[in-house]
Amino acid sequence: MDQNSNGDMERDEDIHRLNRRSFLKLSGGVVAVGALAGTGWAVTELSVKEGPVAKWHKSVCRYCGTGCGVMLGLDKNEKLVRVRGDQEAHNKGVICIKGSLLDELMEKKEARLTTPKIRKNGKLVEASWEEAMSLVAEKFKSSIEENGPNSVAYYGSGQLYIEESYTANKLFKGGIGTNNVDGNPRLCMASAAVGYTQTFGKDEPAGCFDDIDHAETFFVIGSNAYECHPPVWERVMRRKAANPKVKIIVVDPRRTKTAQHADYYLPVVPGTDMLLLNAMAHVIINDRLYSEEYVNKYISFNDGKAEVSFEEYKAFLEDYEPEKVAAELGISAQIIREVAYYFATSKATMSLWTMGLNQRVQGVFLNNNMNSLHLLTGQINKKGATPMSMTGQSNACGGVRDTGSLSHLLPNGRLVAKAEHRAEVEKLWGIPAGKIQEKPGYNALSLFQAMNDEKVKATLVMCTNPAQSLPNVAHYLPGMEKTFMCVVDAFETETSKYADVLLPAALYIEKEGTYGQTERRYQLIQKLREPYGDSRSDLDILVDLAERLGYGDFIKSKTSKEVWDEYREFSSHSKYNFMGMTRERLAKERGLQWPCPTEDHPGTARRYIPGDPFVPEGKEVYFYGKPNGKATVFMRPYLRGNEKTDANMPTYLTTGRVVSQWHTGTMTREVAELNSQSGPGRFVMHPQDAAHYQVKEGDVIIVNSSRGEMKGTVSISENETPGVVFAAFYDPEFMINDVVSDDHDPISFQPDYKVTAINISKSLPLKPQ
Ligand SMILES: Nc1nc2c(c(=O)[nH]1)N[C@H]1C(S)=C(S)[C@@H](COP(=O)(O)OP(=O)(O)OC[C@H]3O[C@@H](n4cnc5c(=O)[nH]c(N)nc54)[C@H](O)[C@@H]3O)O[C@H]1N2
Ligand SMILES: Nc1nc2c(c(=O)[nH]1)N[C@H]1C(S)=C(S)[C@@H](COP(=O)(O)OP(=O)(O)OC[C@H]3O[C@@H](n4cnc5c(=O)[nH]c(N)nc54)[C@H](O)[C@@H]3O)O[C@H]1N2
Ligand code: SF4
Ligand SMILES: [Mo]
Repeated sequence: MDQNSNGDMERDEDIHRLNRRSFLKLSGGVVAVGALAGTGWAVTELSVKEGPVAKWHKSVCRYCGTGCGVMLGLDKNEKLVRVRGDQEAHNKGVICIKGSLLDELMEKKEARLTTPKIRKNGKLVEASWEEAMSLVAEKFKSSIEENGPNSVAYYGSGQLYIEESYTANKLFKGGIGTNNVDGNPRLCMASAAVGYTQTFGKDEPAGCFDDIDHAETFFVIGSNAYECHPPVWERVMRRKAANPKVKIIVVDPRRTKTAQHADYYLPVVPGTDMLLLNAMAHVIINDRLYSEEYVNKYISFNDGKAEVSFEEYKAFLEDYEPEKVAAELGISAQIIREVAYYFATSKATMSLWTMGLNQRVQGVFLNNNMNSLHLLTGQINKKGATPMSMTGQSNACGGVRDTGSLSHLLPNGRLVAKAEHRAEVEKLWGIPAGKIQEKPGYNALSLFQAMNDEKVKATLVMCTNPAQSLPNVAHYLPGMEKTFMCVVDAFETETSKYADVLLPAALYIEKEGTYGQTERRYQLIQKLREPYGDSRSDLDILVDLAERLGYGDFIKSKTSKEVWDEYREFSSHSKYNFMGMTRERLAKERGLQWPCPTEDHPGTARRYIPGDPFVPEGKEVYFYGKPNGKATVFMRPYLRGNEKTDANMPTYLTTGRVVSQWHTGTMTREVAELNSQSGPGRFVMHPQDAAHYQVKEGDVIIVNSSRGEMKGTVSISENETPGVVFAAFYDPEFMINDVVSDDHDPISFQPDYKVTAINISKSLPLKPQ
């Protein structure tokens, strides 16, 4: 069967012959310290730089939601000269190429912003902190006085420290009194957060990375973990090498490097996965592959409005018999049945997913369905069995989902819309009842639309680059131009071009703070050196702004440690309780997973089972987020989005990432070794599409979508699927988001970056050839 791949063995031989650079290229950039399990993926020390390390410091990589522990070697001048994986951390010494080059990010200084800048006569000119901050405060104040608190906004990031996001959220929602607090996690995690909350009554994964070592079937859907979470993928491969029974199923329209290691590779038609997940549920129910224990004891069924019976759920699935959906989905009924069988009957099944499911017009429903498959089959609440939505950014979970720094949330799983949640938060923050508004604020897309409409007049943009990362981006630029925008970044970006005030941010180890990664693990990053130039930490900037706006007493915690202790106490009034994670413990230990209510508590690897402090004595499984203790399996129909190919728009565009670049590239383009690997942005297509459009490698094409038009260069690859063109978004000279649709999920408001219908025409050469 050609969906099977045996790429592993070839790789094993290859890797022994590789030098560092080509190894990193081939392996997705996994770097490990010390000999690991002999899979060929792990190698001995590869770091090339042998600088004189005066002292090693335990830290955490700043980039992605794997949250790898790293050891940072600083020389006697506080220069970061070596980076290696921390063997005592959860990633067991394995890091990827981006992590291994953190030293170059920190040492590449030419491009760093060093002083505040203010726009004068259309140009950004250097200014003092006093001048810049008083201008920001004045603009915010006058906007609030003239147009009310909802005329200002904060747009933040899953890469800020927990203490920073918590402070921004508190200042805006509890101080200024606006729920206009949102950020890039809306583009990334919103569907997963809503999906978990609807199913379990609580956000965040129940399982942990350690489950990889116990799983027998991996169901990987809409995730290119090989490039985006390389140490996670390395661990999956090690698990497979150690246990021949392990089956890897990968569902992705593109034959990614992840898909190349699958036992079952399912190249679904973009945008159709709901059909697959409902068809798998159909097989599981009709072939009696479900867990009677779960169906009888731990699940209730719901049609989205009210509880329904198991029989009604079964009847709903009739339309999703594999034979009925196969053609539209692009996968044979036989394969659907085999995959459902492996999912249900393995000793332990672990699902891993990311943007291929979240960034979709049905993102929430897809997340619901992933959770449902695990509940129906009882593939949950035991070692190796868990539905794991991997988080993208280093701190989207801890910093934004847990602190409630989105426009509809309040800290620790509370909702703006719920009166009792608002009242609890008002009490904990010591503000008058009714201070927090009852309506959610603007979300990412509606915020930038409100700037277009000049309803929002002053915005603080921190640690994110929306002028490159928003979908249908050109549509949102006029608002950034027209309204007052203060941008805080370490580098110049596409967004800083629209800034009225640009503030230089301290980067990574130039400040102290906490990150919370995918598996609820909070880890401390200590400050190891002074901020570069005149830059300041985002926390210092927020505290300064709070004082200037008259909230100096309310934002009473002024240092990272003070905020941590305030928030730790705050959390003790919730099921996110991490009161036991003192700064001292975090400085010593390799991260702790919440709940962790007391200083002698070891943290909670798996939730909803004994060991979780909130599971009552004597209960084997208890979904305490739900009033009846049962998780919900929803009937979720497949609905096709607007972005569907037709005669005018015959090809799909899907967008995402490559291993060596981080998002909009501001940081990774500064690291020569990373930048040289990816080259400039390109449209990557299958040879059949190239033949169809009569284009060849290097040709410039014009791509049209319902949103816009752009030019770019073609690259041809056998790994792409005919009919699906791929593009990454790291290159501002290749502004792919000009054509990406801003259609979004109607519940989570997360945009669908994955499915845009396009047409391609060849660009005529500028000069006759
Ligand atoms: N190297 C690197 N690593 C990163 C990042 C980075 O910028 N660079 N960013 C981090 C962040 S914030 C995030 S959110 C994660 C993202 O991590 P991933 O989600 O793994 O990465 P993406 O490339 O966005 O998309 C994942 C896959 O979804 C597939 N896909 C597209 N359409 C569909 C569909 O209809 N169905 C299915 N099943 N799959 C589909 C794509 O082909 C792609 O392989 O990565 C994190 N890690
Ligand atoms: N086409 C397409 N577009 C996408 C996606 C996609 O799959 N396809 N994915 C979406 C997703 S999942 C995400 S998460 C977003 C990411 O989109 P963005 O958040 O816009 O991208 P980043 O490049 O991560 O931007 C982070 C910025 O913070 C700066 N920075 C770094 N450290 C600090 C700091 O400590 N303080 C401050 N103030 N600044 C700092 C960096 O220099 C950088 O400019 O992109 C989204 N856009
Ligand atoms: S996988 Fe993510 S956290 Fe780990 S080293 Fe790479 S970028 Fe850093
Ligand atoms: Mo993301």
